[in-house]
Amino acid sequence: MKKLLLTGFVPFLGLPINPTEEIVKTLDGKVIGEYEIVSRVLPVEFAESARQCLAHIDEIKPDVVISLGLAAGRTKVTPERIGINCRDGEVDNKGVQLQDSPIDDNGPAAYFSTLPIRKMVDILQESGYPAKISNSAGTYLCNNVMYATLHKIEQEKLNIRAGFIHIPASHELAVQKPQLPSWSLTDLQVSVVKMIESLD
Ligand code: PCA
Repeated sequence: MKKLLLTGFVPFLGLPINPTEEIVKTLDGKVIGEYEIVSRVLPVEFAESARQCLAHIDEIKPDVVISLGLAAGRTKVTPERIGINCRDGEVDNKGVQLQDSPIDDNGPAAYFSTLPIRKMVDILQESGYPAKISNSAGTYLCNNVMYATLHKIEQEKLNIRAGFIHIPASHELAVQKPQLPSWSLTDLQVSVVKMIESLD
């Protein structure tokens, strides 16, 4: 059986919950298509998130890595096209704030996702779930994990497909932050399952 490392994040920036944490915990140990799901929850910390994700790859030796992050304010499920070599923006959960900071001083400017992002978007839309390819994962922890994962795979010539998918807020989050567009947790989870099913 092939293995799929599925990562989510803990809550951040004062938000009370992160639906990605709940989704990855629910799917942990399940078999979807040809893949056994192995889930891990990452901290929202510049010093730790990528380091832990790379350690999980070494431990689990997955065939595919899908990392999920919350993009509060987005209305659609958005597989990311690209991770860039930059950290910038809001403070992390440890109070660290970075500006214009490369993830790897010697790394390339960017990596493209190696997930079938067009197929994923098409399958979701055909099933009635709003989805769109995103051309920016931002410069916060999600981009950091995406870039670091693809950089490791490239440097170590690993036979692993990997990428990042941002999802909208859940209704449970919107109850507490009413300005946020939101989906039911069930729909978010089903959309993640459908994207996993789209893998060969
Ligand atoms: N979303 C943030 C970090 C953690 C998360 O779920 C991001 O988009 O960078």
